[in-house]
Amino acid sequence: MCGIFAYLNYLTPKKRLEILELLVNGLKRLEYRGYDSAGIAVDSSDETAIALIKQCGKVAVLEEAIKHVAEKLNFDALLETHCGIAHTRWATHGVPNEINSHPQRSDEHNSFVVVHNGIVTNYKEVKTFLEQKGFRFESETDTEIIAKLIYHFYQKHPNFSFRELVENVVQQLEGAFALCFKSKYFPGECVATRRGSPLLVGIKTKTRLATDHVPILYGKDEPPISPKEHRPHGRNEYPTLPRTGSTSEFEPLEDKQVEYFFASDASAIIEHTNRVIYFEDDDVAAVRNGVLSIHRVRRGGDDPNTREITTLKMELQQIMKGNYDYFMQKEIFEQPESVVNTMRGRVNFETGTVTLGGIKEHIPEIKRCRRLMLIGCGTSYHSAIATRQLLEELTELPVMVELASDFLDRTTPVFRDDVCFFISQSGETADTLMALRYCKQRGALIVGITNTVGSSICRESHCGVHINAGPEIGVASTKAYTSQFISLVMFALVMSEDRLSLRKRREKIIEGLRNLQEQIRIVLKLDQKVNALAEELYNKKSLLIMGRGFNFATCLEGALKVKELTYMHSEGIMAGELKHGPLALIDNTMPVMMIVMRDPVYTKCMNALQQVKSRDGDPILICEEGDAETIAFASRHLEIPKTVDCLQGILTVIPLQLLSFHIAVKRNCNVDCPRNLAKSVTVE
Ligand code: UD2
Ligand code: GLU
Ligand code: MG
Repeated sequence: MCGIFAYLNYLTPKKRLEILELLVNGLKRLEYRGYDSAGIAVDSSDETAIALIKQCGKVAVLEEAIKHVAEKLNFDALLETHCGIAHTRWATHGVPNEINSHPQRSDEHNSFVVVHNGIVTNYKEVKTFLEQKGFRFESETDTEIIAKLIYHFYQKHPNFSFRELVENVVQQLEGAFALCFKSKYFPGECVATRRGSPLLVGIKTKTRLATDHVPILYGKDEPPISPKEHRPHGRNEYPTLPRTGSTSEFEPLEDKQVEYFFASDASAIIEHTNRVIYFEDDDVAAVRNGVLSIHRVRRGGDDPNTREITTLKMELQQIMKGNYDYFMQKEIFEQPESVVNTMRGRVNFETGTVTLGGIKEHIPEIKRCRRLMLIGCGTSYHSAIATRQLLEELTELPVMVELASDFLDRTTPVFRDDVCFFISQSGETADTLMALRYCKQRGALIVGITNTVGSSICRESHCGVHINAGPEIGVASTKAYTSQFISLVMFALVMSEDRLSLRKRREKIIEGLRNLQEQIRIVLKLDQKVNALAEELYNKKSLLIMGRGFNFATCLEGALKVKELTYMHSEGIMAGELKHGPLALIDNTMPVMMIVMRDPVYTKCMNALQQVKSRDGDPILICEEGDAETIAFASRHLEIPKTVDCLQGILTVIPLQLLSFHIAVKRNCNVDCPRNLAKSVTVE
């Protein structure tokens, strides 16, 4: 989920030190993506091996570590052709530490090394297979199986090219990945591929390339240079191989000097070259003898013959944020992918089953508990409110939802047969952590719901679920909320697995989860419409957001987003409470939004709507797609696709995330770093 950077110089002599600096620099450019450890692989000076340098923590720490191997590595050696790979890791499998950092390796001689972004979901099966073949694993990562599997194939097919080996490996992988490989058996070569995670290559030549396209080779097609002549005899010995003369041949340039930069995004490349190719899923890109070719195992009906080299015109700042101006905006738009990552390897849509590896063993104990307690702060607290009703329904247990600070103030009674959930994006939230320790002391089972592997909450909990939303950089949480929401829904599903009476309900929810990605995409298309509403609202003093039932949490979370981003007053109001006070606020000047979905509380929501209207209120509605009858009651509305009632809150919160974002921009607020707030609140 984080950063890959690889650099290959062909017939372009560089000092080893220069190469290391270039790699470290590439990683620095990717730092904004968020990560917890970093590592690098280059050829070592003894000519037969690969040197690995890995560190937990910042790239600067890695840079220091590199300085310390100066003697061993012979920094001044001139390398005419060389491939180096580098990585920043956001741990999903195994805590952030040196061994788990990438590059991961095939064996203690570093025969094959690989960097990986993403999650391999079937790694356990592959690992078992490889263990039977005698491989011994050293890390806790899913990635290590990739390095070992390619070595296994190499031993089985010593005549395969590097690219063929990688093709064989990726056919065995399930999940999401971008990968870059390096091998001591294929010096000066690099193979890269992706499925689901981003990857591109920058190409730098002295003179302009002869072509704007790189041919795509399908099936057993061979690259322009005969693969039979691969494997140079000695190191640094790169015989000029005969050309095949095929018309699809890619000419790097006249004198053949070329440099390639593989990276997760263009921010790491733009300072070197603006000529890039964005890889598509299942492209396998190989550089051999300085020639880049792209392979695909199968050819589909309208697959193209070539991949275009595009010219980047963007500024660095712009590239880092992709097509977005702010990280928060990027993260809102990442939600179609992040929700899938949360479910990856956990929800099996074919069999309709859900497995949460992190709490599986504790389920019998949890089922015997007296009550569930969900504890968090801010947005994490809202994710608990959002899922409470479903948890009550599917577990039939009492569910308490608590703000960590208040819970401690009250010295709430907690017992050995309680199960306490602690929800925190960073896993470091001080109030939540204190509440965790309080409950642990009293003998309750402690379950963490965190986005950060190796965080304090993760370590101090008995078990838990990593939400795998990927790093969140904007201070105001968006994608972490929807992923926390889904994690708790998955937990409810696991708890009700053997309940026959709930089968239909569970099937509906799983079907809903399957469609979420597509439906989030549809909601995100409301962006311009939401922007227009922001134009109307941005200079107002206050915004009330009303709803009830499954959508009440959306009101609270929406109001929190508005507050923290725009410094405007906003309140999430339980529509059932209107008569008990908030109705007094309503007149024709008070901005109001109301969520009215066709769920069990529809009639009650309509009553609230009537009450607001009869006080001259003119609410903006968030309602169901095509619900003309409801829409008729309002002058402005946003239509949201319908899903199962208990998942609807995931879709209704997104327009409010967008709204708070657009209002913040219009009010000239610092979107990614609101005043007085910090990403991870590690003080009480
Ligand atoms: C886990 C493992 C993975 C692999 C996979 C097999 C990690 C980070 N993930 O992914 O290595 O074994 O299962 O299918 O190593 N945990 C806490 N507190 C928290 C969150 C998690 O204690 O707040 C524990 C959890 O009980 C488990 C481990 O951390 O022991 C990993 O949790 P996960 O949610 O990543 O589990 P899973 O199955 O998705
Ligand atoms: N799943 C891999 C790991 O935990 C890769 C994580 C990443 O994308 O940085 O090591
Ligand atoms: Mg733990």
